[in-house]
Amino acid sequence: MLTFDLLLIDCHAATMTGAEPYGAIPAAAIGIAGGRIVWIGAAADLPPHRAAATESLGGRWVTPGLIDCHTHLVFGGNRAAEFEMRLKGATYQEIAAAGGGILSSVAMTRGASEDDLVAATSRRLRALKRDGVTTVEIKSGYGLDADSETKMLRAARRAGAAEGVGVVTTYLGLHALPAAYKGRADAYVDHVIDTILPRVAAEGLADAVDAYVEPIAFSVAQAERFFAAARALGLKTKLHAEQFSDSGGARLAARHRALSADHLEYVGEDGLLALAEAGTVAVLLPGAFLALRETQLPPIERLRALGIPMAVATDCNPGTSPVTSLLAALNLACVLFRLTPEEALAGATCHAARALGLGDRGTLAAGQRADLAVWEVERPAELCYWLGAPLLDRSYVGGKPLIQP
Ligand code: DI6
Ligand code: FE
Repeated sequence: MLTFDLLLIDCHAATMTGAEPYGAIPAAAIGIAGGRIVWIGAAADLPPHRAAATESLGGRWVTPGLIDCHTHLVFGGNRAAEFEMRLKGATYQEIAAAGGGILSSVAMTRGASEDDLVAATSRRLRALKRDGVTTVEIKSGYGLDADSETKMLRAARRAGAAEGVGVVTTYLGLHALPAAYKGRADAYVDHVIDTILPRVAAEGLADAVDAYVEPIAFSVAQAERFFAAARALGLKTKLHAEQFSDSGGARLAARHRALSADHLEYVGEDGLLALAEAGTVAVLLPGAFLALRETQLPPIERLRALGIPMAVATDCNPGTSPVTSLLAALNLACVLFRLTPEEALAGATCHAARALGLGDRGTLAAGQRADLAVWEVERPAELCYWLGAPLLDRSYVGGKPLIQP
């Protein structure tokens, strides 16, 4: 006899695992105990059981709780003034070279208290929660000194705890060169490796590290040194790679068996082959593509042909992707990148979990954490079809209600 804390009935499940499209189980039931899914299948096959509580989901669809696997949710202020400059013709790279861009967010983030950052991040987390998000990756990278980077990472964890969502933190150590190190990038990399990274690791504030490899940011050689130091401390790696140019980032990510390589608009064939061989997830960020009016598409056909898992994320950040809706990112991934709705949904569930190294979520299966989103849709493709519709009915984290109907 199975015992459930909660039994969900009268629903259809998009499990995102198995051979059927979306891993669909029509007329499903889901039994939850101890915060995990302990039984899922066709309701007609439900074995003898006792349930402390039963909820009818009114024929709605259930998916895994969505996972936003690439965000910069913690930042002070915003960059609407640069948005206006770009609309008048200035490029992102020109603004960055003139000392704006990331460095203007650094100034505003350094000037914000930890409590201010928690409040601003919580507000953005609430927006993501309304899209069925139950786990979010949050990067630092707008502090660029030990106190400010650790402040950001603590704020990320506190906001996640306050909002009841799973938060995975990433120390984005090589994001931009602080003004005080102008012309001395290698000295900054030394400072990151010798001082900031050991402190982040000692305080247990990060699950992974990230770097921004581009001509306007850091080189492959600099990121290579940072990754080696981070891995020696037991941290996983992720990389902003080939967003504006084919700089060798994908091959670097593959050499370090990185969890993910993100952006990839300009990745070349050698980079693609390296990612495939390493099993690194390609994280697609169509919000940044849209906001920058980029025209070079990531090589979706090649990613597909090589079987490289594709995740989709908001990249929510104040400069290049002011996007606080993961469902909007799924729509953009379909409309701009021509992902199928099933690929896009996999990109915010099973492949997003893999991009974070999380084996306990991202699918609906016995043994998985009971992170679920319940949707007011007739078919799963609607999750990608609408743009801005309030589709979420309710959600659960670890079997407990997160958003209530
Ligand atoms: N992620 C980043 O970190 C950079 N671009 C991106 O997609 C820069 C973000 C920023 O301009 O603040
Ligand atoms: Fe980013």
